[in-house]
Amino acid sequence: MNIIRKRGWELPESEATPEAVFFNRRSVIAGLAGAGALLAGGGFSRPAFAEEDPSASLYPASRNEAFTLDREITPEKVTSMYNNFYEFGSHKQIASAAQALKIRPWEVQIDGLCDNPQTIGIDDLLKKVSLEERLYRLRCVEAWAMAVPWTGFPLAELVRLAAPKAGAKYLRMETFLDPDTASGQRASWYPWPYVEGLTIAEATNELAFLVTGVYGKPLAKQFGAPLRLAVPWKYGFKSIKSITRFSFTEERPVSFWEEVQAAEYGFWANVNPEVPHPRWSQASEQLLPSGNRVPTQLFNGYGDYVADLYKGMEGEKLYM
Ligand SMILES: Nc1nc2c(c(=O)[nH]1)N[C@H]1C(S)=C(S)[C@@H](COP(=O)(O)O)O[C@H]1N2
Ligand SMILES: [Mo]
Repeated sequence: MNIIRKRGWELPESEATPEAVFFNRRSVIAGLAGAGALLAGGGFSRPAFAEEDPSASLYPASRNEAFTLDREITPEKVTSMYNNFYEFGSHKQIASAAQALKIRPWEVQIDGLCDNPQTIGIDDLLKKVSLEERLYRLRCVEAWAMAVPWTGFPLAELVRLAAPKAGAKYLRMETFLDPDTASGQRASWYPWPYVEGLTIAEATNELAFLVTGVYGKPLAKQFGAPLRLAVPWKYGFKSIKSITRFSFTEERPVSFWEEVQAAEYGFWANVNPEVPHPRWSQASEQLLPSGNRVPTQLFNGYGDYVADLYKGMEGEKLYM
């Protein structure tokens, strides 16, 4: 048995049980069965949820074939029951707890250095964009990986709607704050709400994707409904969930994990097999749910899209 250590400030993210235990097939399956039982016991069922979602008619969206994979899509029953969403607990079986999240009404605030600051409801935002499906790899800094069929729209579209001013250098993103709903937010040693940030060049890169759905349906809550980011060339923690606020800033935002442990989780967090995490190697990753090990790829295999963003920045800690 593994012992989950409670001192989250000491071992952020990887406080997760040891990899060896996660990827023992039997324990992954046992964990999934456990999550399934919780879901059934909690009276939650996916079809009921899908019917309730006012955006359900927008799915499935057509697939953008430009984004292909070198691996199988990870089954929904795996990705929907193995999540990092610390707002609902510092372990992977948060799917049941996350059903407490209220995703309507859901207002998104856009502010800071832009010409069109606004507060917009998620369904009004959805009317201004067109959705597409993209198959993306997802690589967690903890060295496990999945492949997920996200539905959403380019983050560049939201940036365009906001019309950033010339002085805007970064896009800061923030998750909801509601400790009554999200018991993890009562853990006062974490700097809630969850915050992430990108440069404007990163945010407007073609790959940066705002996700509203997955597996051809509206996003289930544990994935970060109703609006989360997917930046697949970076470690998973950059892909902030359940976003309520976008701010254009001149100063570089300090992200959640950077604030918790700057020596281990930096701003850039680009995937690189050659730069180990201070406590483990990043040379390979384990695919869920098989646990098969495959080599990690620079920029998680997306160098053709993003390598140019980092030209001339060799002095920066780009890979942590
Ligand atoms: N708000 C918020 N966003 C978050 C996290 C979180 O704890 N809270 N975890 C991150 C991490 S570490 C990963 S690996 C991915 C996991 O996404 P998934 O559960 O959809 O696979 O979400 C990221 N986004
Ligand atoms: Mo992660």
